[in-house]
Amino acid sequence: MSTAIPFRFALCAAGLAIAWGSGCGGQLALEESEWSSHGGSDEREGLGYHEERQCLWDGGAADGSRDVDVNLRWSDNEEDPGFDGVMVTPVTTHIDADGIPDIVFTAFRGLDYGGAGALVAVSGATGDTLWSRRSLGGFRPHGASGVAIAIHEGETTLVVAGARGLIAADRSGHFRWFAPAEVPENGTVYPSVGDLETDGEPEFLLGSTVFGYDGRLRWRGEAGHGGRHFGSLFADVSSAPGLEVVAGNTLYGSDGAVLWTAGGNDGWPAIVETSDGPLIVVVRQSGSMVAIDPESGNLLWEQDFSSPGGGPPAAADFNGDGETEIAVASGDKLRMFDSRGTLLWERPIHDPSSAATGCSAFDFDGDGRYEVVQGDEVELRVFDGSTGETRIDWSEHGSLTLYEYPAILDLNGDGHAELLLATTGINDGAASRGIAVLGNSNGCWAAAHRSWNQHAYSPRACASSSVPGTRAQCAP
Ligand SMILES: [Ca+2]
Ligand SMILES: [Ca+2]
Ligand SMILES: [Ca+2]
Ligand SMILES: [Ca+2]
Repeated sequence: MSTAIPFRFALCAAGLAIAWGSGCGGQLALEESEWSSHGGSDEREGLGYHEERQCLWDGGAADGSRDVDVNLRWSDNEEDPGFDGVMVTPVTTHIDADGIPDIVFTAFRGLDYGGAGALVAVSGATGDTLWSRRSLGGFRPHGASGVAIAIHEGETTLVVAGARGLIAADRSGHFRWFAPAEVPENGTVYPSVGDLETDGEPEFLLGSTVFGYDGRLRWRGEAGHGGRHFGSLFADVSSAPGLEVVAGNTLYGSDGAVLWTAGGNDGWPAIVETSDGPLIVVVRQSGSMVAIDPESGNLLWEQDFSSPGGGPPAAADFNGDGETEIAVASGDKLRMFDSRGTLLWERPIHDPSSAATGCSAFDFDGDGRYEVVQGDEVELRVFDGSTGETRIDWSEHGSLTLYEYPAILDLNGDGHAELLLATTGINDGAASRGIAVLGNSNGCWAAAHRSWNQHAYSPRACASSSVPGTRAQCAP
C-alpha cells in the first residue's frame, strides 16, 4: 500500500473537508463496490471466502460473519508499569513509519481512572508500546481523558486533558503546548478537533472553549458545554457561516456567539440527518433524550428512558428505510428510536456502573442496514439495527464502563473492518486490562475508513450531508 493513502484519510479525519471531502466520498464508494458481490460469489475467493453463505448473518450453520478473532491485545504498559487500565475509545494515527495506523489512548493505574494517568501510543501492527507519557512538559494527562488528533501541514498534534487544561504532544510523545482551561476534577472529558471557519487550519474544542492549532485561546462560550463530560463537537448544522460548536443545550457560531440555548437539556449531542434536514439530539445522563431544531433551537421532542443513564448516541440508517435512526445505551437497555422520537426496539444490556457507555454504527454485511455495536460491563454485542436481534456476542469483553464505545476502522489495511475497543474489566484478571482489536478472519466484515481521530468522529458523515451522520461531521 502506498503511504499516501492513509495520510489522505488522516487529513479527512482531521477535518480538511474543502480539499478532501471528495476523498471521503470515494472511500464510501469503495465500501459499496467491495460489497457489490455480497451474497454472490467466486469474486470473493481471493479475499478468503470459501462459500458464499459463510458471510450471511442468517446463512444457517455456516455463518462466518459472526466469528470474532482477537487480532491484537495490549494489556501491559512496559514503559509505565501499572498504567494499563483503559476506559476511553482509542484513537489512531501514524506514529511509526510502517504504514499501519497506530493506537493512542489514556491509561490509568488500578482503579484510579479519575486521577493522573498516562498518554500511551501502541503499534497497530504489533501491539507493542511505542511510548507512554505520565508527564508532558510537567503537565500530567488524566487517566481517562479522551484524545483528539489533528494533522496539519504534515505535522501531527495529539491533545489530551490534564488537571488544569489541554495538553498537546507531537506524534513522538514530545510536549508541544499547554492551554489553560477549566476541567472537571476527574478529568473524564473528550476534546474534539475541527476546522471552525474552514480556513484549512484545525482548531481544538474542550467543552465550550475553542483553541487554535497552536493552543492559543480563541473563545470561551458562556452557556452549555456538552454535559459535565464535555461531549461537545464541531459540525455544520445551521445556516450560520463556518461550522458551529454543538454543545448539548447550546449552539455556538464559529465566532463564539450563542446562536441559541435550549434550557437545561445539556448532555451528549449527536447530529441526525433526516429528510427534513439535520436535527440535534442530546442525551442526558439522567435518562432522557431531546431533539432540537438546529436553526431555531426549538425543542422538537423529548423521550424519557424510564431507566437511569444515557451515553453518547449513534445515528445511522439502521433499518434501511432511507431515514436515520438513533441508538442509545443506558444502564439496562440499548434503545433504538426513529428521528421523530418513537421507540422502535430495546434490548437488555448490563451496565449498572456508569450506565452511560456509547454505542457505534457500522454496516458489517453491507446490506444498507447499519448494525449497532455496544460493549457493556461483561459483553460486546453487535445488534441487528432493524430488530435488535443479537448478531455477534463476544463474551470475553469486560469494562468498568465510562463513556467509551468501540471504534470501527480498517486498522490493518486488508479491506475489512476491525473493532478497536477498551477492555478493562471489573472482575477479571490483569489479562483483561487494556485494549483489544477484534476482526473476522473469514473476511466477512465490510470495508472501512482507516482512521479514527476523536471521540466525536463519524466516518459516515464525511461523504455528504445526505449520508446519515452521527456525532460529528468528518468536516472538518
Ligand atoms: Ca480553522
Ligand atoms: Ca432508517
Ligand atoms: Ca447490515
Ligand atoms: Ca482490516
